[in-house]
Amino acid sequence: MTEYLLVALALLGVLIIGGLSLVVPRLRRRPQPPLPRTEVDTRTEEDLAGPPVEAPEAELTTGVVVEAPPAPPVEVPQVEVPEPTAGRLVRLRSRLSRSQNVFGKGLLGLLSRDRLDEDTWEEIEDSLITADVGIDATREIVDRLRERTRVLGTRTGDELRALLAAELVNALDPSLDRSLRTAPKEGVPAVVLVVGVNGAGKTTTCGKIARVLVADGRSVLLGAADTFRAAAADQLETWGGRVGAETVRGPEAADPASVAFDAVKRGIDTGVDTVLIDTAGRLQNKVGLMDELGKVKRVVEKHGPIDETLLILDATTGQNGLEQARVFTEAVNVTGVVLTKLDGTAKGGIVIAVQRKLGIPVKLVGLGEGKDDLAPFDPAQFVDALLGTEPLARDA
Ligand SMILES: Nc1nc2c(ncn2[C@@H]2O[C@H](COP(=O)(O)OP(=O)(O)OP(=O)(O)O)[C@@H](O)[C@H]2O)c(=O)[nH]1
Ligand SMILES: [Mg+2]
Repeated sequence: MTEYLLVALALLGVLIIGGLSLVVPRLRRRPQPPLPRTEVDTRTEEDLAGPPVEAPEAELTTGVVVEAPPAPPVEVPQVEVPEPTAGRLVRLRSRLSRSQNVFGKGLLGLLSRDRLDEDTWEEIEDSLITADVGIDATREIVDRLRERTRVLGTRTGDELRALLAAELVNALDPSLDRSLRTAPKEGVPAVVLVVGVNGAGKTTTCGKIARVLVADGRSVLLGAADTFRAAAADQLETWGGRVGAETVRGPEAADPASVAFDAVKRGIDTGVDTVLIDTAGRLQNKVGLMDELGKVKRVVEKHGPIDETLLILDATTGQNGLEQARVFTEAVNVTGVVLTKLDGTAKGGIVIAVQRKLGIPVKLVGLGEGKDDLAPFDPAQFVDALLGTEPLARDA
């Protein structure tokens, strides 16, 4: 009996030991709950956080490739085809509406009075001076008009209108050469330097000229020598990008002369037709600005002479702008004036004053903020637009 009992006990012992051996390892494998932190806890943050989670490489790459949304289609920049320049001044003539009120309605109204007495001539003079024609030019125009109406005995509205138009065209000196020198010579690109006070419209005009040139089948490179503001180079690059023109720019606050030099070098290397260089125009330190422009000119001319230096003038600044303009003509050899914002002023007569005071032809006029709102300047067409007369009727 005791034997049976012993055997039974032995079996029971074996069973208990076997069972334990199965259960204990499982218990051991259970994750340990983190120990509460105590003041004597010596574990580091890393211990507490556990081992760093490392995503398996294969999974990461395949995950991205498989699950990422399809890549957006590569955008091919759309190169725009700008408007042709021929006839732009005629198309944009309505933009001169404010000036048209002074010249067309005002002056022509005065001239069509029954009696052209002293008072009327004085009013005519005042209108021209108000339109920023300038005192000297106004005197000359009015004196000649008075003389011709007296000699010719002109009285009809049409005749007086024709006489006034002829005098205004004459005051704009139609014999001046207004062509832009933008054609390459013997495979070397033409270099055009653009200068003017800040806000005059330099960058915009560079962009508009680039469009004109591209429309004429030329290749263009832009040089962002306005390193004063980073945004200036971005602005220029945007204009260039639209017509597929490369922009050379330097780091912010780089030496403008070295950027201009690099731009011309790049233009020579890539064989473009024209390099347009935009410059800074801040006026806080006039002497500094003029020194800087003088340096840009000298450094660029190591590659060869600059073909065209355009002074950008804001028509709405009137006679004040003329004083600033003179400073530029002393620093660089200005070969042409671009009068911008003529759409925003009643003082269209500033064109006459600018040419007279500076002795430099107005070559282009800006007539709006639109991409193609820049027109070659033509005295006869301009006067027709000012007076509200039909160019075709006059030419006929
Ligand atoms: N209405 C009108 N606005 C113009 C014309 N030309 C330029 N502008 C505007 O004038 C403002 C200044 O033009 P920008 O080209 O930036 O002038 P900027 O001379 O380069 O100025 P800075 O780089 O600051 O020296 C912009 O808002 C242009 O859109 C124009 O012919 N008519
Ligand atoms: Mg600018």
